[in-house]
Amino acid sequence: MIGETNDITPVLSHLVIMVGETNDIISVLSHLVIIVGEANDIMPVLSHLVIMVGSGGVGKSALTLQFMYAEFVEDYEPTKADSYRKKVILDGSEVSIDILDTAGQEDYAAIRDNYYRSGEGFFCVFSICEAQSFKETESFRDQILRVHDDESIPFILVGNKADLEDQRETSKDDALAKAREWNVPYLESSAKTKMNVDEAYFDLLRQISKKKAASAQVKSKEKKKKKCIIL
Ligand SMILES: Nc1nc2c(ncn2[C@@H]2O[C@H](COP(=O)(O)OP(=O)(O)OP(=O)(O)O)[C@@H](O)[C@H]2O)c(=O)[nH]1
Ligand SMILES: [Mg+2]
Repeated sequence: MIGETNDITPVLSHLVIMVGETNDIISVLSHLVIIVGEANDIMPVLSHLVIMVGSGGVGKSALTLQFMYAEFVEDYEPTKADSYRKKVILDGSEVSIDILDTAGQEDYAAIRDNYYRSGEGFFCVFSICEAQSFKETESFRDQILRVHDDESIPFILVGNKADLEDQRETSKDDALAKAREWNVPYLESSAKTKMNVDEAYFDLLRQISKKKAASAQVKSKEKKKKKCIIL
């Protein structure tokens, strides 16, 4: 009966009776998980926070807007910081993606570190038509690792503006070599044609999701260990 109702009130009142009847807090808690899982209204949606990083003008905002709204913005308006939220289906489950689109221009660099702290995954963009922007990916990665001190932090290297092949300044091999050195995936994208835009975001979401699952497992093992010590 509880599983069929979307109304939280009777679920909670039933729980109070459970505590009185069994005195077994573990069984009550496991019951609560099942009940919450069945009541669609209160099922929490996992949220992953992605930060866009890279030099000014490489296409961070254009990629974000293409992913969010499936449109390409031709005009260049330097970003200070913009945030977006979208619900997507990731491998059969609904997750929410929060995207923080940061400023590539130096004028705003001072506020960058603060944003990095909250990031769960980093979408690092350079333009394949601007060698300098590829070089600068090094300092973005350094900054991120300084803040997070974790080389396995979810991260993707993206060579954008792949539609401008005739203006290419960074070879695919050089970019791949860098990605291998960092042990991260590399994709070439075009915010203009939408090539590899969704693929890049989904790759990063998968990395974040895996990382969270792994750390949840570690935490639950630690909890079990602690329980054994108490016993
Ligand atoms: N041809 C082409 N142009 C692109 C692509 N991505 C972005 N642009 C253009 O490049 C310019 C800069 O793009 P933005 O997305 O604003 O760059 P940004 O990285 O957000 O720049 P900042 O906000 O200053 O850090 C704009 O005029 C875009 O239209 C792409 O894949 N192909
Ligand atoms: Mg921008």
